[in-house]
Amino acid sequence: MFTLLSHSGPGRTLAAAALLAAGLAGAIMPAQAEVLDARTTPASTRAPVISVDPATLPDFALFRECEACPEMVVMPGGSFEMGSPSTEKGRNVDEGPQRQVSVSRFAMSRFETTWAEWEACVAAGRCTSAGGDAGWGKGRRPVIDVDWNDARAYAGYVSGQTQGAYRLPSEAEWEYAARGGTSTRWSFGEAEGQLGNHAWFSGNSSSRTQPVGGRTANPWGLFDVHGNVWEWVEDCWAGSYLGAPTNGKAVAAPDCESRAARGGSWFNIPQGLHSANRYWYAPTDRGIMTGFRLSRTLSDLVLRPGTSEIERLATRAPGTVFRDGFTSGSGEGPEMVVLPSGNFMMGSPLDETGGFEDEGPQRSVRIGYEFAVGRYEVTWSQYSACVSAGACPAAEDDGFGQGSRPVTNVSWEDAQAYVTWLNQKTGLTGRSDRYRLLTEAEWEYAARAGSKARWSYGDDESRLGNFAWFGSGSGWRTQPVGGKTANGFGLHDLHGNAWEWVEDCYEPGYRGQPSDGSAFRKSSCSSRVYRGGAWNNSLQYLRSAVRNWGSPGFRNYDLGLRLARTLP
Ligand SMILES: [Ca+2]
Ligand SMILES: [Ca+2]
Repeated sequence: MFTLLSHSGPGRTLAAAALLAAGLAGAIMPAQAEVLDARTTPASTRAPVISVDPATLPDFALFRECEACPEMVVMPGGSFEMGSPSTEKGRNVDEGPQRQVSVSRFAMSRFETTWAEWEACVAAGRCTSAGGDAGWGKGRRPVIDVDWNDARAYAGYVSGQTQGAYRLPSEAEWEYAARGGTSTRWSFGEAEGQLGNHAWFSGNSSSRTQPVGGRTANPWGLFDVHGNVWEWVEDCWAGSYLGAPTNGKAVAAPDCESRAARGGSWFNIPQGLHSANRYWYAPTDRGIMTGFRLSRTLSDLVLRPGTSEIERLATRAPGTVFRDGFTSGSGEGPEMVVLPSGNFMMGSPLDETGGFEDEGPQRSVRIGYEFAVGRYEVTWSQYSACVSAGACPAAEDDGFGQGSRPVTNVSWEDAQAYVTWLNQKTGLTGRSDRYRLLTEAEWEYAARAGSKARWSYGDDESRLGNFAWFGSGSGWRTQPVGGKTANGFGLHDLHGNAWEWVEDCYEPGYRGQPSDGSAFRKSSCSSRVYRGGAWNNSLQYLRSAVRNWGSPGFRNYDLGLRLARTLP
């Protein structure tokens, strides 16, 4: 369940929160939104201006977030072979080595950015280029005579209009979207004779740009990916894919001297328009063959604390997944999921099967704020970076293996050391919205995800193995995080795998403890709480209400941690 809301009005936030409360976010379309499928909608039909969360739209949905905003098409997440095989006709050497690339779900402009769209940005004072139209006319022709910096300025303008994360596509996103699931020379196949039906190129363009959308769309509803104008992408140019990212991200390089452009133009012969073809210009180059289109991030915000415009756009919308970048520019924190505020009954009722006395008295707790929770337990890879930096004590893995398994054999004090280090790396030290451990109330709220049953999904013991590593099903060891089904909040492994330290001091009952989500503290605390059960437990110990405790220095082979982060 991924949700990326804009901040444009409380009504939108409330609508999505209500959906989430009903367990429907991400599963249905709000009734008031008209949804067009880009693959079947003629170019002459304008997408509706939507008033709902774009992240809840289905794949290939067509949306527009303001009157002057570009029409966007939701691209499914997936993977593809980027580049061309050495056998492809007309191939250039810079189209290889061909490799598998994964691309997260995102949205792509249906058309190249038009003059009309560009001029709205100029009128708003956000775009300053005095680029000319070569006497061909403006309106729905693609904007030309814009350099790479101009294109990015336009993306910033649209982001500001919508509070959405608009940007240039990465080169991988561009080719993935342009191919639209095909691996042929063009997105319509191999037949060069058909190119004129799908693209403006030297053979049919009358030696100029043509209004966007005048030819047939590609399989995913995008127009003019082949031809009309070259399209700037985010990447720094490299003449080979050796070492290029395989996660759909752009190639970044300091002091980048050339930026990539894709798709060919009105000027090019057919070979220049094939899906894998690439070109490059200096970022300050302008020309009558070059324009751009935009991407929009839907679910994967990367926050750069205190530094970037994107942080301002960060959202409190429940379901949003984000990662904080390290201030060094290299590395990022664990994936975090925004949880909604809400009330819940903490603890177990007296008649719960397998319940323990310290899980009561059951009481109503109000979490009156949104906050972010680690999507997974903190892993060995993540913790080891802290160890390498000399900021965390080394831990033993008991021969279970490390990598994406949850770190174990860390004490409550070690967990605090990790939190301190992560706050330093992300620039959050001393801020009220820094990382921390969950409070015990937050942990149970996160684990239940709205459920009153013994486990987050219900009371059926036979289904627990779908959601949790425990007992013999675990192979008697920790397992890589995220291998089991997430709970209703999109969080994994709260039940089982490793126990998770929380902030609170342990008392054998909830009498006199806070009911506002804050931690129970004592001036001198000899036992801290940990929650959720582990790989070596029977199912009784994986219940949402179960509590366990140990001294702050206690380490064990089934005990790790999960993070929380207060929101700005
Ligand atoms: Ca194009
Ligand atoms: Ca766990």
